[in-house]
Amino acid sequence: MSSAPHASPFDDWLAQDPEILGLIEREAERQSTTLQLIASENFTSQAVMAATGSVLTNKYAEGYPGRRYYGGNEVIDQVEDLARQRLMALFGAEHANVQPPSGSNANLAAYQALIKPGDTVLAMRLDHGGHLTHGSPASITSKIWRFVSYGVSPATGDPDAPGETIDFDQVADLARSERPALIVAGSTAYARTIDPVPFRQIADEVGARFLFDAAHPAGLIAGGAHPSPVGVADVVTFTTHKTLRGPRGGAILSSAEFAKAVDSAIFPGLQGGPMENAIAAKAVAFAEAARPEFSSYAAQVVANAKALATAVAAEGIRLVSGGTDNHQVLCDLQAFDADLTGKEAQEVLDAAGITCNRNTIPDDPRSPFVTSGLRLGTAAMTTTGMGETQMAVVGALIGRSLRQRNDEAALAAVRAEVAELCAAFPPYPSSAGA
Ligand code: DSN
Repeated sequence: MSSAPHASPFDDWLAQDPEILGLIEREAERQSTTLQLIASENFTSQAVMAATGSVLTNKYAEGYPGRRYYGGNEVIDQVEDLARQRLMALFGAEHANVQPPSGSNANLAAYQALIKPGDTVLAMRLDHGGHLTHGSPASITSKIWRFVSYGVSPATGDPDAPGETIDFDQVADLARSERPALIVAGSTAYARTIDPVPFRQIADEVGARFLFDAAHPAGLIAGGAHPSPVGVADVVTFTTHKTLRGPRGGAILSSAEFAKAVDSAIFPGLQGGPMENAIAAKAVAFAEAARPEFSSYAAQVVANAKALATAVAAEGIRLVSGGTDNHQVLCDLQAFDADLTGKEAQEVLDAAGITCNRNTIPDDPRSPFVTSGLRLGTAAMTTTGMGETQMAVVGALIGRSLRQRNDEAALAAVRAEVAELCAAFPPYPSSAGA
Protein backbone atom coordinates (compact mmCIF):
# COMPACT_ATOMS: atom_id res chain seq x y z
CA MET A 1 0.00 0.00 0.00
CA SER A 2 1.26 3.44 -0.86
CA SER A 3 2.08 5.84 1.94
CA ALA A 4 0.21 8.71 0.28
CA PRO A 5 -2.14 10.48 2.71
CA HIS A 6 -5.28 9.56 0.77
CA ALA A 7 -4.23 6.37 -1.00
CA SER A 8 -6.92 4.19 -2.51
CA PRO A 9 -6.97 0.42 -1.94
CA PHE A 10 -6.15 0.03 -5.63
CA ASP A 11 -2.80 1.79 -5.35
CA ASP A 12 -0.85 -1.47 -5.24
CA TRP A 13 -2.45 -2.44 -8.55
CA LEU A 14 -1.32 0.85 -10.05
CA ALA A 15 2.25 0.43 -8.90
CA GLN A 16 3.04 -0.92 -12.36
CA ASP A 17 2.37 2.57 -13.73
CA PRO A 18 4.25 4.90 -11.39
CA GLU A 19 3.69 7.92 -13.62
CA ILE A 20 -0.09 7.72 -13.38
CA LEU A 21 0.01 6.60 -9.75
CA GLY A 22 2.21 9.58 -8.94
CA LEU A 23 -0.20 11.96 -10.64
CA ILE A 24 -3.19 10.45 -8.83
CA GLU A 25 -1.36 10.85 -5.53
CA ARG A 26 -0.53 14.45 -6.36
CA GLU A 27 -4.17 15.14 -7.19
CA ALA A 28 -5.29 13.46 -3.94
CA GLU A 29 -2.87 15.74 -2.14
CA ARG A 30 -4.23 18.82 -3.95
CA GLN A 31 -7.83 17.89 -3.17
CA SER A 32 -7.10 17.40 0.52
CA THR A 33 -4.84 20.39 1.16
CA THR A 34 -6.74 23.11 -0.73
CA LEU A 35 -10.35 24.31 -0.55
CA GLN A 36 -12.62 22.86 -3.24
CA LEU A 37 -15.23 25.52 -3.99
CA ILE A 38 -16.15 24.56 -7.55
CA ALA A 39 -19.94 24.32 -7.44
CA SER A 40 -20.07 21.30 -9.74
CA GLU A 41 -17.67 19.18 -7.70
CA ASN A 42 -17.92 17.03 -4.60
CA PHE A 43 -16.10 14.24 -2.75
CA THR A 44 -17.72 10.86 -3.46
CA SER A 45 -17.66 8.11 -0.88
CA GLN A 46 -14.98 5.44 -1.06
CA ALA A 47 -17.76 2.96 -1.92
CA VAL A 48 -18.59 5.03 -5.01
CA MET A 49 -14.92 5.08 -5.99
CA ALA A 50 -14.59 1.32 -5.45
CA ALA A 51 -17.54 0.60 -7.76
CA THR A 52 -16.11 3.00 -10.36
CA GLY A 53 -12.81 1.10 -10.26
CA SER A 54 -14.39 -2.36 -10.40
CA VAL A 55 -14.36 -5.20 -12.97
CA LEU A 56 -17.69 -3.91 -14.28
CA THR A 57 -15.61 -1.68 -16.55
CA ASN A 58 -14.79 -4.83 -18.54
CA LYS A 59 -18.32 -5.60 -19.70
CA TYR A 60 -20.06 -4.63 -22.91
CA ALA A 61 -23.80 -4.23 -22.43
CA GLU A 62 -25.38 -2.43 -25.38
CA GLY A 63 -29.12 -2.24 -24.81
CA TYR A 64 -31.09 -2.40 -21.57
CA PRO A 65 -31.62 -5.04 -18.86
CA GLY A 66 -33.29 -8.09 -20.44
CA ARG A 67 -32.71 -6.66 -23.94
CA ARG A 68 -28.93 -6.70 -24.49
CA TYR A 69 -27.06 -7.17 -27.74
CA TYR A 70 -24.23 -9.12 -26.01
CA GLY A 71 -24.16 -12.29 -23.90
CA GLY A 72 -23.02 -12.61 -20.31
CA ASN A 73 -25.10 -9.77 -18.92
CA GLU A 74 -26.98 -11.64 -16.16
CA VAL A 75 -25.14 -9.81 -13.40
CA ILE A 76 -24.86 -6.50 -15.25
CA ASP A 77 -28.63 -6.51 -15.76
CA GLN A 78 -29.09 -6.73 -12.00
CA VAL A 79 -26.64 -3.87 -11.46
CA GLU A 80 -28.44 -1.59 -13.90
CA ASP A 81 -31.89 -2.60 -12.65
CA LEU A 82 -30.84 -1.89 -9.08
CA ALA A 83 -29.56 1.54 -10.10
CA ARG A 84 -32.82 2.30 -11.94
CA GLN A 85 -34.99 1.10 -9.05
CA ARG A 86 -33.01 3.06 -6.46
CA LEU A 87 -33.17 6.19 -8.57
CA MET A 88 -36.91 5.92 -9.20
CA ALA A 89 -37.49 5.39 -5.47
CA LEU A 90 -35.23 8.30 -4.51
CA PHE A 91 -37.16 10.81 -6.61
CA GLY A 92 -40.56 9.09 -6.85
CA ALA A 93 -40.26 8.87 -10.64
CA GLU A 94 -42.08 6.57 -13.04
CA HIS A 95 -39.04 5.91 -15.22
CA ALA A 96 -35.26 6.23 -14.93
CA ASN A 97 -32.41 5.92 -17.39
CA VAL A 98 -29.00 5.67 -15.70
CA GLN A 99 -26.84 5.31 -18.81
CA PRO A 100 -25.91 8.92 -19.77
CA PRO A 101 -22.22 9.52 -19.20
CA SER A 102 -22.81 13.22 -18.51
CA GLY A 103 -25.45 15.89 -18.11
CA SER A 104 -24.82 17.12 -21.67
CA ASN A 105 -25.62 13.69 -23.10
CA ALA A 106 -28.68 13.48 -20.89
CA ASN A 107 -29.90 16.82 -22.26
CA LEU A 108 -29.23 15.80 -25.86
CA ALA A 109 -31.24 12.64 -25.30
CA ALA A 110 -34.07 14.56 -23.63
CA TYR A 111 -34.32 16.93 -26.61
CA GLN A 112 -34.36 13.96 -28.98
CA ALA A 113 -37.06 12.27 -26.93
CA LEU A 114 -39.31 15.31 -26.63
CA ILE A 115 -39.04 17.28 -29.89
CA LYS A 116 -38.07 17.09 -33.58
CA PRO A 117 -34.99 18.64 -35.24
CA GLY A 118 -35.68 22.26 -36.13
CA ASP A 119 -38.22 22.77 -33.34
CA THR A 120 -38.00 25.87 -31.16
CA VAL A 121 -36.72 25.57 -27.57
CA LEU A 122 -37.04 28.27 -24.91
CA ALA A 123 -34.15 28.01 -22.42
CA MET A 124 -31.99 30.16 -20.15
CA ARG A 125 -29.35 32.49 -21.63
CA LEU A 126 -25.83 31.23 -21.16
CA ASP A 127 -24.64 34.62 -19.88
CA HIS A 128 -27.47 34.73 -17.33
CA GLY A 129 -26.69 31.27 -15.95
CA GLY A 130 -27.83 28.78 -18.62
CA HIS A 131 -25.74 25.80 -19.72
CA LEU A 132 -23.93 25.24 -23.03
CA THR A 133 -26.56 22.64 -23.97
CA HIS A 134 -29.30 25.22 -23.51
CA GLY A 135 -28.55 26.51 -26.99
CA SER A 136 -25.11 28.08 -26.94
CA PRO A 137 -23.94 28.83 -30.51
CA ALA A 138 -20.89 26.68 -29.68
CA SER A 139 -23.03 23.66 -28.77
CA ILE A 140 -24.40 21.05 -31.20
CA THR A 141 -27.81 21.71 -29.63
CA SER A 142 -28.06 25.07 -31.42
CA LYS A 143 -27.32 23.42 -34.76
CA ILE A 144 -30.16 20.90 -34.38
CA TRP A 145 -32.83 23.02 -32.68
CA ARG A 146 -33.76 26.71 -32.76
CA PHE A 147 -33.18 28.28 -29.35
CA VAL A 148 -34.80 31.38 -27.93
CA SER A 149 -33.49 32.58 -24.57
CA TYR A 150 -34.94 34.07 -21.42
CA GLY A 151 -32.84 35.63 -18.68
CA VAL A 152 -32.95 37.16 -15.25
CA SER A 153 -34.49 40.49 -14.29
CA PRO A 154 -32.16 43.51 -13.93
CA ALA A 155 -30.33 44.18 -10.66
CA THR A 156 -32.22 46.83 -8.68
CA GLY A 157 -29.69 47.84 -6.03
CA ASP A 158 -32.50 47.39 -3.45
CA PRO A 159 -31.38 44.88 -0.79
CA ASP A 160 -35.01 43.90 -0.09
CA ALA A 161 -35.79 43.16 -3.75
CA PRO A 162 -32.41 42.79 -5.47
CA GLY A 163 -33.66 41.35 -8.78
CA GLU A 164 -31.48 39.09 -10.98
CA THR A 165 -33.95 36.23 -10.58
CA ILE A 166 -35.62 34.37 -13.46
CA ASP A 167 -37.86 36.82 -15.30
CA PHE A 168 -41.09 34.82 -15.55
CA ASP A 169 -42.83 37.66 -17.42
CA GLN A 170 -40.18 37.33 -20.09
CA VAL A 171 -40.51 33.52 -20.11
CA ALA A 172 -44.29 33.86 -20.63
CA ASP A 173 -44.00 36.61 -23.26
CA LEU A 174 -41.42 34.66 -25.27
CA ALA A 175 -43.44 31.46 -24.95
CA ARG A 176 -46.51 33.24 -26.35
CA SER A 177 -44.67 34.93 -29.21
CA GLU A 178 -42.26 32.12 -30.18
CA ARG A 179 -44.53 29.10 -29.48
CA PRO A 180 -41.64 26.78 -28.46
CA ALA A 181 -42.11 23.02 -28.66
CA LEU A 182 -40.08 22.73 -25.45
CA ILE A 183 -39.36 24.94 -22.44
CA VAL A 184 -36.21 24.21 -20.41
CA ALA A 185 -35.73 25.21 -16.78
CA GLY A 186 -32.37 24.83 -15.10
CA SER A 187 -29.03 26.54 -14.97
CA THR A 188 -25.37 26.17 -14.31
CA ALA A 189 -24.75 29.48 -12.53
CA TYR A 190 -27.81 30.64 -10.63
CA ALA A 191 -27.94 30.89 -6.85
CA ARG A 192 -31.71 30.85 -6.35
CA THR A 193 -34.34 28.12 -6.07
CA ILE A 194 -35.93 27.26 -9.40
CA ASP A 195 -39.63 26.61 -8.91
CA PRO A 196 -40.81 24.19 -11.62
CA VAL A 197 -44.50 25.10 -11.28
CA PRO A 198 -44.57 28.47 -13.14
CA PHE A 199 -42.61 26.86 -15.99
CA ARG A 200 -45.20 24.06 -16.17
CA GLN A 201 -48.05 26.56 -16.25
CA ILE A 202 -46.43 28.53 -19.08
CA ALA A 203 -45.63 25.32 -21.00
CA ASP A 204 -49.24 24.17 -20.67
CA GLU A 205 -50.57 27.54 -21.81
CA VAL A 206 -48.60 27.36 -25.09
CA GLY A 207 -48.74 23.59 -25.59
CA ALA A 208 -44.99 23.08 -25.02
CA ARG A 209 -43.26 20.19 -23.37
CA PHE A 210 -41.21 20.87 -20.24
CA LEU A 211 -37.68 19.71 -19.42
CA PHE A 212 -36.12 20.48 -16.04
CA ASP A 213 -32.31 20.32 -16.06
CA ALA A 214 -31.51 19.62 -12.39
CA ALA A 215 -27.76 19.13 -12.93
CA HIS A 216 -26.87 21.39 -10.03
CA PRO A 217 -29.67 21.01 -7.45
CA ALA A 218 -30.25 17.22 -7.88
CA GLY A 219 -28.78 16.44 -4.46
CA LEU A 220 -30.65 19.32 -2.83
CA ILE A 221 -33.88 17.98 -4.33
CA ALA A 222 -33.09 14.40 -3.22
CA GLY A 223 -32.35 15.71 0.26
CA GLY A 224 -35.58 17.70 0.42
CA ALA A 225 -33.92 21.13 0.50
CA HIS A 226 -35.36 22.20 -2.88
CA PRO A 227 -38.71 21.56 -4.59
CA SER A 228 -38.82 18.50 -6.82
CA PRO A 229 -39.57 18.90 -10.53
CA VAL A 230 -40.38 15.17 -10.78
CA GLY A 231 -44.05 14.81 -11.67
CA VAL A 232 -44.14 18.46 -12.76
CA ALA A 233 -41.75 18.37 -15.73
CA ASP A 234 -42.13 15.81 -18.52
CA VAL A 235 -38.46 14.91 -18.27
CA VAL A 236 -35.83 15.71 -15.63
CA THR A 237 -32.12 15.43 -16.42
CA PHE A 238 -29.24 15.78 -13.99
CA THR A 239 -25.65 14.98 -13.27
CA THR A 240 -24.75 12.52 -10.55
CA HIS A 241 -21.51 14.11 -9.36
CA LYS A 242 -22.44 17.59 -8.12
CA THR A 243 -24.71 18.01 -5.08
CA LEU A 244 -25.83 14.37 -5.48
CA ARG A 245 -22.25 13.32 -4.58
CA GLY A 246 -22.01 10.31 -6.88
CA PRO A 247 -19.58 9.38 -9.66
CA ARG A 248 -19.20 11.58 -12.74
CA GLY A 249 -22.22 10.89 -14.95
CA GLY A 250 -25.77 11.77 -15.88
CA ALA A 251 -29.27 10.36 -15.48
CA ILE A 252 -32.76 10.97 -16.82
CA LEU A 253 -36.13 10.70 -15.08
CA SER A 254 -39.42 10.81 -16.92
CA SER A 255 -43.08 9.98 -16.74
CA ALA A 256 -44.04 6.56 -18.11
CA GLU A 257 -45.31 8.36 -21.24
CA PHE A 258 -41.78 9.31 -22.32
CA ALA A 259 -39.94 6.20 -21.06
CA LYS A 260 -39.54 4.51 -24.43
CA ALA A 261 -38.58 7.74 -26.22
CA VAL A 262 -35.94 8.55 -23.56
CA ASP A 263 -34.43 5.06 -23.66
CA SER A 264 -34.29 5.00 -27.48
CA ALA A 265 -32.73 8.46 -27.53
CA ILE A 266 -29.86 7.25 -25.33
CA PHE A 267 -29.43 3.85 -27.01
CA PRO A 268 -29.20 3.53 -29.95
CA GLY A 269 -29.75 7.27 -30.48
CA LEU A 270 -26.61 8.60 -28.85
CA GLN A 271 -24.37 5.77 -27.69
CA GLY A 272 -23.46 2.09 -27.73
CA GLY A 273 -22.36 0.31 -24.59
CA PRO A 274 -22.99 2.10 -21.30
CA MET A 275 -20.34 2.37 -18.57
CA GLU A 276 -21.67 -0.23 -16.15
CA ASN A 277 -18.94 0.49 -13.60
CA ALA A 278 -20.23 4.07 -13.42
CA ILE A 279 -23.81 2.78 -13.26
CA ALA A 280 -22.90 0.60 -10.25
CA ALA A 281 -21.29 3.65 -8.64
CA LYS A 282 -24.44 5.67 -9.35
CA ALA A 283 -26.47 2.93 -7.62
CA VAL A 284 -24.22 3.24 -4.55
CA ALA A 285 -24.68 7.02 -4.53
CA PHE A 286 -28.48 6.77 -4.94
CA ALA A 287 -28.63 4.49 -1.88
CA GLU A 288 -26.47 6.94 0.06
CA ALA A 289 -28.72 9.84 -0.95
CA ALA A 290 -31.78 7.95 0.34
CA ARG A 291 -30.39 7.86 3.89
CA PRO A 292 -31.71 10.36 6.45
CA GLU A 293 -28.23 11.84 6.93
CA PHE A 294 -28.23 12.96 3.29
CA SER A 295 -31.14 15.33 4.09
CA SER A 296 -29.03 16.85 6.85
CA TYR A 297 -26.16 17.15 4.37
CA ALA A 298 -28.37 18.94 1.79
CA ALA A 299 -29.65 21.38 4.42
CA GLN A 300 -26.09 22.05 5.60
CA VAL A 301 -24.90 22.70 2.02
CA VAL A 302 -27.49 25.48 1.76
CA ALA A 303 -26.74 26.84 5.25
CA ASN A 304 -23.04 26.88 4.38
CA ALA A 305 -23.67 28.74 1.11
CA LYS A 306 -25.66 31.38 3.01
CA ALA A 307 -22.80 31.74 5.52
CA LEU A 308 -20.22 31.98 2.74
CA ALA A 309 -22.36 34.54 0.91
CA THR A 310 -22.61 36.67 4.07
CA ALA A 311 -18.85 36.43 4.59
CA VAL A 312 -17.85 37.44 1.04
CA ALA A 313 -20.43 40.25 1.05
CA ALA A 314 -18.79 41.53 4.26
CA GLU A 315 -15.55 41.73 2.25
CA GLY A 316 -17.24 44.17 -0.17
CA ILE A 317 -18.08 41.67 -2.91
CA ARG A 318 -21.53 42.11 -4.49
CA LEU A 319 -23.69 38.99 -4.59
CA VAL A 320 -25.59 38.40 -7.83
CA SER A 321 -29.32 38.26 -6.87
CA GLY A 322 -28.37 39.47 -3.39
CA GLY A 323 -27.76 36.06 -1.84
CA THR A 324 -28.30 32.35 -2.30
CA ASP A 325 -30.87 29.59 -1.79
CA ASN A 326 -28.72 26.72 -3.00
CA HIS A 327 -25.08 25.57 -2.96
CA GLN A 328 -23.80 28.43 -5.13
CA VAL A 329 -22.56 31.92 -4.37
CA LEU A 330 -22.25 34.11 -7.47
CA CYS A 331 -19.90 37.02 -6.92
CA ASP A 332 -19.76 40.23 -8.94
CA LEU A 333 -16.23 41.63 -8.50
CA GLN A 334 -16.82 44.99 -10.16
CA ALA A 335 -17.70 46.96 -7.04
CA PHE A 336 -14.93 45.26 -5.04
CA ASP A 337 -12.28 46.30 -7.56
CA ALA A 338 -13.13 47.54 -11.04
CA ASP A 339 -9.78 46.30 -12.40
CA LEU A 340 -10.10 42.77 -11.03
CA THR A 341 -11.39 40.27 -13.59
CA GLY A 342 -12.87 36.88 -12.79
CA LYS A 343 -9.91 35.28 -14.53
CA GLU A 344 -7.35 37.06 -12.38
CA ALA A 345 -9.37 36.41 -9.22
CA GLN A 346 -9.52 32.70 -10.01
CA GLU A 347 -5.75 32.62 -10.53
CA VAL A 348 -5.04 34.56 -7.35
CA LEU A 349 -7.28 32.23 -5.34
CA ASP A 350 -5.60 29.20 -6.91
CA ALA A 351 -2.29 30.56 -5.64
CA ALA A 352 -3.86 30.90 -2.20
CA GLY A 353 -5.12 27.30 -2.24
CA ILE A 354 -8.76 28.24 -2.85
CA THR A 355 -10.11 26.46 -5.94
CA CYS A 356 -13.11 28.00 -7.69
CA ASN A 357 -14.05 29.17 -11.15
CA ARG A 358 -14.51 32.50 -12.86
CA ASN A 359 -18.01 33.03 -14.14
CA THR A 360 -19.95 35.51 -16.19
CA ILE A 361 -22.42 37.62 -14.27
CA PRO A 362 -25.68 38.81 -15.88
CA ASP A 363 -24.86 41.28 -18.67
CA ASP A 364 -21.15 40.89 -18.00
CA PRO A 365 -19.14 43.56 -19.85
CA ARG A 366 -16.23 41.11 -20.17
CA SER A 367 -15.93 37.99 -22.35
CA PRO A 368 -16.79 34.51 -20.99
CA PHE A 369 -13.06 33.75 -20.97
CA VAL A 370 -12.26 36.74 -18.75
CA THR A 371 -15.54 37.56 -16.92
CA SER A 372 -16.28 39.88 -14.00
CA GLY A 373 -17.46 37.20 -11.61
CA LEU A 374 -16.64 34.17 -9.53
CA ARG A 375 -18.81 31.14 -8.77
CA LEU A 376 -18.29 29.51 -5.39
CA GLY A 377 -19.93 26.27 -4.22
CA THR A 378 -20.28 24.58 -0.85
CA ALA A 379 -21.17 20.97 -1.78
CA ALA A 380 -17.64 19.55 -1.48
CA MET A 381 -16.48 21.30 1.68
CA THR A 382 -19.77 20.45 3.40
CA THR A 383 -19.01 16.79 2.71
CA THR A 384 -15.78 17.15 4.68
CA GLY A 385 -17.78 18.37 7.69
CA MET A 386 -17.15 22.09 7.41
CA GLY A 387 -19.97 24.26 8.72
CA GLU A 388 -20.95 27.91 8.89
CA THR A 389 -18.03 28.78 11.21
CA GLN A 390 -15.54 27.55 8.62
CA MET A 391 -17.44 29.29 5.80
CA ALA A 392 -17.03 32.61 7.61
CA VAL A 393 -13.27 31.95 7.72
CA VAL A 394 -13.20 30.96 4.03
CA GLY A 395 -15.05 34.15 3.01
CA ALA A 396 -12.54 36.27 4.92
CA LEU A 397 -9.62 34.40 3.32
CA ILE A 398 -11.10 35.06 -0.13
CA GLY A 399 -11.38 38.79 0.58
CA ARG A 400 -7.86 38.93 2.00
CA SER A 401 -6.37 37.09 -1.00
CA LEU A 402 -8.08 39.32 -3.54
CA ARG A 403 -7.10 42.52 -1.72
CA GLN A 404 -3.47 41.40 -1.37
CA ARG A 405 -3.26 39.76 -4.77
CA ASN A 406 0.05 41.32 -5.71
CA ASP A 407 1.74 40.25 -2.48
CA GLU A 408 3.20 36.76 -2.85
CA ALA A 409 4.03 36.44 0.84
CA ALA A 410 0.47 37.35 1.80
CA LEU A 411 -0.91 34.72 -0.58
CA ALA A 412 1.51 32.14 0.82
CA ALA A 413 0.27 32.99 4.31
CA VAL A 414 -3.33 32.44 3.22
CA ARG A 415 -2.32 29.16 1.62
CA ALA A 416 -0.81 28.01 4.91
CA GLU A 417 -4.02 28.90 6.76
CA VAL A 418 -6.03 27.07 4.13
CA ALA A 419 -3.85 23.96 4.52
CA GLU A 420 -4.36 24.08 8.29
CA LEU A 421 -8.13 24.37 7.88
CA CYS A 422 -8.20 21.52 5.35
CA ALA A 423 -6.10 19.30 7.62
CA ALA A 424 -8.86 19.54 10.24
CA PHE A 425 -11.48 18.44 7.66
CA PRO A 426 -9.94 15.67 5.50
CA PRO A 427 -12.22 14.42 2.72
CA TYR A 428 -11.20 10.77 3.31
CA PRO A 429 -10.27 10.56 6.99
CA SER A 430 -10.45 6.76 7.22
CA SER A 431 -7.63 6.34 4.67
CA ALA A 432 -5.34 8.89 6.30
CA GLY A 433 -2.00 7.34 6.82
CA ALA A 434 -2.93 4.27 4.76
N1 DSN B 1 -19.56 22.81 -16.35
C1 DSN B 1 -20.52 22.37 -15.37
C2 DSN B 1 -20.55 23.31 -14.22
O1 DSN B 1 -19.51 23.58 -13.70
O2 DSN B 1 -21.60 23.79 -13.82
C3 DSN B 1 -21.83 22.18 -15.98
O3 DSN B 1 -21.70 21.29 -17.02
